[in-house]
Amino acid sequence: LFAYAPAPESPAAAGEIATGYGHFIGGEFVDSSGSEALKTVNPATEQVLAEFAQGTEEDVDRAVRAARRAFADWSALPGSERAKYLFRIARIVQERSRELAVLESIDNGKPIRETRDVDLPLVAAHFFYYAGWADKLDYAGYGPNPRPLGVAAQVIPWNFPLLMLAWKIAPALATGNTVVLKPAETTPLTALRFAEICRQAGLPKGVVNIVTGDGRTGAALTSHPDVNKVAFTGSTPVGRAIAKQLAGTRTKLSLELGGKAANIVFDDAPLDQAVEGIVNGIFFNQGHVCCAGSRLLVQESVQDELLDALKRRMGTLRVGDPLDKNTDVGAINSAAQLARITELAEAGEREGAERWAPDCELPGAGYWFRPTLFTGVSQAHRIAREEIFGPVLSVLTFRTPAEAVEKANNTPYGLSAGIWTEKGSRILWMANRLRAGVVWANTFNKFDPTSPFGGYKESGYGREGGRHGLEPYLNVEALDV
Ligand code: TXE
Repeated sequence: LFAYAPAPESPAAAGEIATGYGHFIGGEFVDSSGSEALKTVNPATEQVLAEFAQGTEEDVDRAVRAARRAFADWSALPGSERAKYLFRIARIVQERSRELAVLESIDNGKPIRETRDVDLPLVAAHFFYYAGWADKLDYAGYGPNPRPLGVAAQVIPWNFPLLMLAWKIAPALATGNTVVLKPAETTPLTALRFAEICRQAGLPKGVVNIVTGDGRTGAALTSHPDVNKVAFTGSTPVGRAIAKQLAGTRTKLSLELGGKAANIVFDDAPLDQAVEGIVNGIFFNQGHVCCAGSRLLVQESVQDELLDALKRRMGTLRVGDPLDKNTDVGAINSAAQLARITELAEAGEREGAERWAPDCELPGAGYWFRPTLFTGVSQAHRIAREEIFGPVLSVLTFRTPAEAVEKANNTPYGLSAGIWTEKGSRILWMANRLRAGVVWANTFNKFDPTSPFGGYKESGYGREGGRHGLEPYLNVEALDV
């Protein structure tokens, strides 16, 4: 069932999807030890794209052993040699970016304009960036020597499947670790295509292993006794469960969990720009973004003007076929996620907030949700407190900067925040008081591989990106003579 079809070198196979996938272990595509298969569907059509293996404990163990075997040689390579592989992977991602963008869009539902212009360039940029770090970690003489941890278990979500893979794999490899990664069960296809890229780049066998499956496979991986490091991006409850599981072990853990970011607009802000930032903040990637600006905090004096402009702009958003280059908002990733968004939006209405959405026709099949605005939201409402992870914006108001800070921080999360104002001093004043790992000023959802990303409070701990993104994968040894 899981015979692996396309060979990476074959141009005919470039755009094809195999009907059944196994895992990628020790440099080979292999069958699962079990017989359970999962299906991944195109969320814009509900058509089945492919079947893939539900990884068993035995599969996970096999992958961890392959990663362990590969670790000795990989970690002993000079950084400059490891860098060559990462540069090669980055180049191949660029060369195959069209194919990867299409695959990502049909498996995830996100607009091709975003996969093409945001996801894929950032994936390549992460590999280029961390390739550049690999040899900077080598010391010619004595000194505090950074050492890799060993085998890294990495579990990623479905909202940026290939980009989350890059965030996880690039720093792990640059620092000399080997990897077993599990993609999300609704979006396994680009990770499996990435396995081909590892082969194409000649990456030594076992340095990267991909095991597919749902949360059961994830739990088998994160609790495997022979992994040295767990990196998880996903929901807060699962993150908490993993932290509990690992308490009392020596496994290092980094968690990137949910968010409920405030996008704060002051009355002196250029409102047209702010509207673009609000729209990008919450409707980019259908709002399936952990740092999405899902709470709009607007200064009372400009509320009416801003909301009028925002509604006009929302009326121009094109919702529909992810493969249409003009689409702004694509499909919701899964039926389960659509149900979660729907339930929270209904709770918003029940609790007394006012719901508004532009009139737009939605395709018949597939999972869709209109870009939606809630006004009259109070801080106690569920839509102001819980992560919706969909195209739903909750509007609250404030009068003073101090009130804006207090409301922005009134959340269990602390991943990101946005400030819109012409006053530089106010940006600094606010940034110092906002409990958020990333603060954007007069911009939003700006990602860069050089910049550390991660949260406070329920949003997790550890940073990804930049120099700080190396730390979760390193120990430091001192040598005195
Ligand atoms: O997440 P899960 P779901 C939030 C968002 C969303 C909600 C639910 O609010 O609505 O979570 O999404 C794997 N041990 N975020 O259910 O279950 C799972 O297979 C180890 C925010 O999809 O956390 C998948 O690969 N792994 C977030 C990954 O965890 C387990 C992104 C994420 O799935 C596991 C995603 C277990 N026990 C959702 N159970 C963000 N921070 O961006 C599941 N998994």
